[in-house]
Amino acid sequence: MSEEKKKTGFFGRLFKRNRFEDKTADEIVSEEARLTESEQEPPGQQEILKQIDDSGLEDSFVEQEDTENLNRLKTGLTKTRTGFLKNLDEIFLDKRELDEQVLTRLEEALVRADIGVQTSYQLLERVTDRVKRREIDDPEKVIKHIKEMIKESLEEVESPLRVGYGAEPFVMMVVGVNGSGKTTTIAKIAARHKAADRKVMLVAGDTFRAAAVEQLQIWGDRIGCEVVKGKAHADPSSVAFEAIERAVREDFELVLVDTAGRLHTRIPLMEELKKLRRTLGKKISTSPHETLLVIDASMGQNAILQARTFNEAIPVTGIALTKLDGTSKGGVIVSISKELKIPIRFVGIGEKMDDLRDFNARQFAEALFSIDESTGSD
Ligand SMILES: Nc1nc2c(ncn2[C@@H]2O[C@H](COP(=O)(O)OP(=O)(O)OP(=O)(O)O)[C@@H](O)[C@H]2O)c(=O)[nH]1
Ligand SMILES: [Mg+2]
Repeated sequence: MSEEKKKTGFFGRLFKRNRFEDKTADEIVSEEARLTESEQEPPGQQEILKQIDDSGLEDSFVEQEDTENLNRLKTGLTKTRTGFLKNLDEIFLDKRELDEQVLTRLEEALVRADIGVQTSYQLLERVTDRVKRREIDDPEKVIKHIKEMIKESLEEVESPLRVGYGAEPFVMMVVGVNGSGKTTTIAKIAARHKAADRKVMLVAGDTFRAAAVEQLQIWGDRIGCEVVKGKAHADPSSVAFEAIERAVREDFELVLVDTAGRLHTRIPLMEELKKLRRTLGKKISTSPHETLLVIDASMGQNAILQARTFNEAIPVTGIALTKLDGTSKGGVIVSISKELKIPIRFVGIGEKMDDLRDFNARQFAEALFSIDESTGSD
């Protein structure tokens, strides 16, 4: 295919113009913040308490069998999985031949699963190549091949977070646009380490909203870990500095720093985060040991733009992709793996404590392509 055709072919027409393409990085993030803001009221105390009650905090983190893990993931990915497999089914219905039309529709199905235009194109190019070389001659093999390629791509970013417990506390800074799931992800990580008897501190770095501090405090109380907070509207960096000093002094093993997803001041969010990151390194030069970006999977392709924006400002060392259970756009994880190459540490498939799972590429690909045995299809 010629370069020109690549740019203006079927998908060029379908996606005439990326609605984010002329925007600056800060605009992408603040636009997303506005969108999320209008959709979602900050949770009140009652709501947070209910979230905690529903979270399964008490009985979480029982080691699960591999098959149970897979089943949970399968359920979590239902929306993405059903949409994706239904599209594939429709393409191959009554089709024995792998002609041009089938391949075009296949590319369309991949894009619709939010795998991304560029990534879908790359995957399809490899399938087409193998069809031409007659290495693949029936639909079943096409699907198997796509699954294999997706698995390989996901494996490249599979790198579970290893929290090193050493002489100094392990510091994790958690960033992301508002509503992406930062605070609840922090709570889930904290509960996991607390269950392993570690000394965990939460730092309320979103000093701009009283509700944000309160939310973290409630989680901290329930999990049983220390919450460090400053006065209302205090400089987040000064709160973080004092927290790290205390963490060193009092032998904390893990420090999780919550941050704002949107600012109510004139300072751009990215500048505030850069400053916070520098401050975390003042007492412990290697800190933060992890900068975890939390992304809401339902953002689809905009998740990629968000990730780039954050990564340009503060090097992101890991990603937690949340809310996969509520969206059909879970295919975005493939785009993330291909385009960003940042380790995916966790995937979120629900609001319960153990719904934050270490990312496992093989299981993810398996779950994405699994068919319900009960019905024979989805
Ligand atoms: N279904 C589902 N909901 C989730 C998941 N992760 C987080 N949530 C929910 O998403 C909502 C927002 O989560 P928060 O943790 O408050 O998000 P945040 O990024 O801290 O938001 P701000 O503090 O406003 O910036 C909460 O109701 C969470 O329970 C997930 O994996 N699945
Ligand atoms: Mg929060």
